[in-house]
Amino acid sequence: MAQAEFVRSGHLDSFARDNLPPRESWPDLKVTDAGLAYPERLNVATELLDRHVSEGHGERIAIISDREVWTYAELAQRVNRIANVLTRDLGMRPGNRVLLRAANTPMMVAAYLAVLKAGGVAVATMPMLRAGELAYPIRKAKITLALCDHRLIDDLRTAQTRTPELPRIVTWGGGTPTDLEALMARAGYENASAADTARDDVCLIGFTSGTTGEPKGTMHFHQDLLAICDTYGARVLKAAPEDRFVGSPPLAFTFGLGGLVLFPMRIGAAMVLPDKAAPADLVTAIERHKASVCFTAPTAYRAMLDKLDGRDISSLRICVSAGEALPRVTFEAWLKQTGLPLMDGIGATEMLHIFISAPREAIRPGATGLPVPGYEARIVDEAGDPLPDGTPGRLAVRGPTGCRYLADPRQAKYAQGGWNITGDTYLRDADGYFWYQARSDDMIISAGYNIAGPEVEACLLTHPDVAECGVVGAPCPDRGQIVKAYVVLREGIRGDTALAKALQEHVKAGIAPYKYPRAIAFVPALPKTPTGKLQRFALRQLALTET
Ligand code: 3UK
Repeated sequence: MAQAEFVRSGHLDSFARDNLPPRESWPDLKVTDAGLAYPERLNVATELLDRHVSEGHGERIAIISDREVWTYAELAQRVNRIANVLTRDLGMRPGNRVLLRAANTPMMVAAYLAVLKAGGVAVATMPMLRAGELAYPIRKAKITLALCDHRLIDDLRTAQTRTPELPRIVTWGGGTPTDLEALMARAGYENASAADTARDDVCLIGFTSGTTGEPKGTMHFHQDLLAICDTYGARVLKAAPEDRFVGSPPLAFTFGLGGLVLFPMRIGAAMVLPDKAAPADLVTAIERHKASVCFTAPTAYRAMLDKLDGRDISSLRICVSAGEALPRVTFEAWLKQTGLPLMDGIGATEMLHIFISAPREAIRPGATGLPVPGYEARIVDEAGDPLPDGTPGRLAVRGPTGCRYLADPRQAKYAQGGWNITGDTYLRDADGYFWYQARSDDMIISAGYNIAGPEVEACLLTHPDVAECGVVGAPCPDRGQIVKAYVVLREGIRGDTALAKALQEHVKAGIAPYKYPRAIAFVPALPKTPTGKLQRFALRQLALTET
């Protein structure tokens, strides 16, 4: 489809634009169709941060951590100082990629916004990543500069020795004379004007945590960061300036960036950034800081349920679940114990954020929801033709954001005929709701039956002894594959053949008997990606070696 030409870039380093896929392999971008209009010159940091200060709201709280509270004005001050360090001391030019490495801390947010304000391209990395995993984005995105929390420097230094570009690293928090804070303190650094970027200049590259193959770098524009706020944020989430956002996903994962930074800042609300964000810590943070909007994964909500006894989380009013399918039993249990419906939503790094979800008043338990207003979604067959309602098929979506991989032939797989093909099998019901089945590659085919692992998992989770589980196909000479379940039991429960048998009977009684797991293995933990997703691929490998 014909796209408007690029707006004149504000980048001096043209790497990002030069390495976008050719226009004809982009998905359609429906910005005006989504009811959005952004000026040609646009810097997202001005919109998210400086606008609040210039409109007289500088005293509003922006960030609450376990030790500090920063207002919008205080955050803007730090962002200006870091932006000056970037451009004046470190020679950063608009368009340069800057690696960011830290947990979800106030300084991480300030550094991120400073890169955007200075016209750089932020490449945030998960704190969990080790040297070997850091080297790839450094090379692929040609990164020459890094800002890093001093506590996470070791792996980055090791990565530095392995990459020819040898990025310059500046740390913060270490209290040394060369620390970022020391540079920030220079006289005359309080003010910084935003780089004159175009709305379609790339401002972030988000690397997917690929379970197979190399990570893919997804490129997003300044306007994309606003587009997710003005569609999902404004039309589905509908939070208020008084809200306090909390959650677990790292800011290097776009789920976390949107949920913890972009959505609150778009409306002048506050983000709560606790030191730790495991399920028990989240409960503590909600109670202590009166958080009202929570972004985390379904497994975390399930784990939080065990930690709620005697706790006051009455400040909570909106709970978003994404990253993995939300099992119905988790939805029901959370509703029963807290009175709040979990808002499921499917998002993807390629799409930046959530594109199917339902507003609170229209939630259907078990369904992911409706296309976010501004996005279109449909179910298509292998040829890309739409399938009738009720038929499972490939999920296709398009809207104001979409997939543009950094120099990657896999672009042709994700973007087909103008649509983004997410790799998920879904069905749409007669009312237009979308129901998740499985990752398309994860469908188990056993004796000619198509079985969706997540459906078997959802059923196993309704058994009181099951804490977590993962269901995959294991090779079988007679049936092609059999359904195999890896089960983590609740504390104090012992896995034996009697319990395995009981779980099998439980599944046969809950869903069509042919879907029951013929093999069950009890394991202490399940393999997860850095973004907290079950690694079905690793379980399949395990199943290969075990049979
Ligand atoms: C799966 C879901 C069922 C699905 C993400 C919110 O997860 C995010 O991005 P990723 O690139 O993974 C994308 C894939 O994850 N998935 C996500 N949410 C759901 N499956 N129900 C859900 N609610 O396979 C999708 O294709 O890691 C989520 C916001 C931003 C994100 N990047």
